[in-house]
Amino acid sequence: MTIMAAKVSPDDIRARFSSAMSAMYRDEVPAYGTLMDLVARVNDETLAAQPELKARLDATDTLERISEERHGAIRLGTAEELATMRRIFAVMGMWPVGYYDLSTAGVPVHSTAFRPVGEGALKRNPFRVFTSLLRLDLIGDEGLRAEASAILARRQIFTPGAVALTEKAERDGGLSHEDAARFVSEVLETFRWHDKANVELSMYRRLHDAHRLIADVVSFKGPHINHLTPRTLDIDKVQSRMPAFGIAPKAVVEGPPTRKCPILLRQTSFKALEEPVAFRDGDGGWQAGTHTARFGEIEQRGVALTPKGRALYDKLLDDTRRLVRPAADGSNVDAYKAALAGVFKSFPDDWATIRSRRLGYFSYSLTEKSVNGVSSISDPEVLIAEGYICFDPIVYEDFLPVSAAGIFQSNLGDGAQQEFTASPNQKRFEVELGAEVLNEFDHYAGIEKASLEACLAALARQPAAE
Ligand code: OOG
Ligand code: NI
Repeated sequence: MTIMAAKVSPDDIRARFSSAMSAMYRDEVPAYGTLMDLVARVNDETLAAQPELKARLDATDTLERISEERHGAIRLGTAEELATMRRIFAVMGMWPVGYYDLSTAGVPVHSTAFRPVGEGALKRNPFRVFTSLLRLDLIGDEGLRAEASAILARRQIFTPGAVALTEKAERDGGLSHEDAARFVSEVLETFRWHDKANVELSMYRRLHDAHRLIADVVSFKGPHINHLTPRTLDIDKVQSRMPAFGIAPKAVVEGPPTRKCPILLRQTSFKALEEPVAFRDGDGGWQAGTHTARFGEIEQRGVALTPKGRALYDKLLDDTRRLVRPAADGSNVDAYKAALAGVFKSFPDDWATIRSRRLGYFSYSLTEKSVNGVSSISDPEVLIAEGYICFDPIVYEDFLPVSAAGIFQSNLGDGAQQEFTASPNQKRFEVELGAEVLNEFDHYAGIEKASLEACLAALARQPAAE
């Protein structure tokens, strides 16, 4: 066999990238390192207290990587930046999944999540990047809009090396070990914090007054990673222990309440820090100021919901918020939690009902009982009821717009609530991205269907039982 220049798998490049990003961010934001320590400690405690959970995770997950980052987020300024970012993420096996319109929630962006797709890739390294594109079209002040576009048009957020290596990977169908290492360090530069702004303080203030998020995107040389998010096995515990570790949590945990059968995604963060930034002073010098953008977050995931389950979730969340709107200062946390728990009582909390009412997606597998085959292949429901086929929840790997908006809001400063007219524009986003986003519901439905068909096919091949 001839030895070709071996290519590194995209999954390995992503794993290296996420670990390099983690090291950089811990170094840049020490409070994030503290959060990571707290998460690791609570995960250890949870595993020690629940041996059956430990055994299950050991069988299905990589236990030693349980406390590692699951996602991060960036905010881009132009369509060109988004299109190039897509090509860079593709080299790492990350594909755009889902479209999120955040204008409805008062944030002038629309977004997708670049993530690994498929069980093997997710298991190897689940890191994803929630990627938002600024929508200057939602800003009323035309003059400011034009100035912001001109500033964005002048910046180059990618190093020449990152672009060249992306082109090389596209041409050659991957990267060698040496190139992959260079690629990771070149791409990391795009995510780095810059404590010197691109603009004068007066311009920063005008952008900031239009919307804090616009200032965050337009004022800087690049789209600094604004948070990373490890996985926790007990989000309520981490939330309650943050203050003792010297970090201030946002007021409430976003998403569904604490449940026996977790659904979708729960997340919370510590509030963004006010950091020193030097602004241009117009005379070639610098002027001191600050900017608040970077934070740390944690997440806990549950079953992916079908459109029907999601509609129920959305309705119940809506009903809750009509009862109690969580205040940013945390003054009504208990009332909000009680309302959330009460309203969500109408969402079934056992797997069998969640499945039989088609609220969630499940993956099917054969049980021990099926090794001798079945006497006749009948309705899958009968095979399940008779114990030949079992089902496990499929984990939700995506995001939630209302939760994302809550995370944005609490990190843009609590007075930043602003109204925009809802104007989802997935078509335009996809044109700017240069690709279509994968529909997450179709994706989960496909996994479910394939798993059931594989069971039925395997049973059909087996000799019939007596
Ligand atoms: C992204 C917020 C969304 C999440 O976990 O829902 C997000 C941002 O603040 O840029 O990361
Ligand atoms: Ni996040």
